[in-house]
Amino acid sequence: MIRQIITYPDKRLFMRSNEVEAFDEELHRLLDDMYETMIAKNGIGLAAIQVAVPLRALIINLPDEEGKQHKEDLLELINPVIVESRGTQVYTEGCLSVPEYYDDVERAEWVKVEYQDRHGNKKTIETDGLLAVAIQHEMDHLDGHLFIEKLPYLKRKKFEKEWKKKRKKSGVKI
Ligand code: QAP
Ligand code: CO
Repeated sequence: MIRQIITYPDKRLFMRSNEVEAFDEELHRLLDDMYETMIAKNGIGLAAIQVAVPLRALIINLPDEEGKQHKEDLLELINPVIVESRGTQVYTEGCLSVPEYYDDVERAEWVKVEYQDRHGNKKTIETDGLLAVAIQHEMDHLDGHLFIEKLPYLKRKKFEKEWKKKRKKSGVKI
């Protein structure tokens, strides 16, 4: 089932999500719905809070060289923790909860992450490049942070200006 994605400035996006304790059918249904929703909205990553569920769960499905997403490559991270990181990289990020805005964000180049899979089994992943960016972006959602909060002052102002212009155009508050 495709769920509704909540968008900026919804206050729920700024709240900390809770640890997953039950690796049950309800969690599996949530993860399956998140996947369906992410694909339907042309996303490559999604955190549970984006579908209004405050749990520490995220999914990532990066496209291949041809831009195709394969479900076999789907990553599901439950209760993830970054235990090591190094270097820096800059990537132009977007977010389904901040539609139609993209900007450069600096993050670690390499990360080591401990997490659980949908059955509660403990796993570790070491990765760099785009997957490291995606993991850090989605993990920020679990702590109530959006990529726009990482922008320098003037770029944040640019975002606010564009957002207000867009809101006015769409006819809110008239
Ligand atoms: C997070 O982002 C991410 O504005 C996932 O109109 C960002 O899936 C991972 C999207 C950067 C790695 C690098 C955004 C779709 C999707 C939009 C997304 C839009 C339609 C964003
Ligand atoms: Co996002």
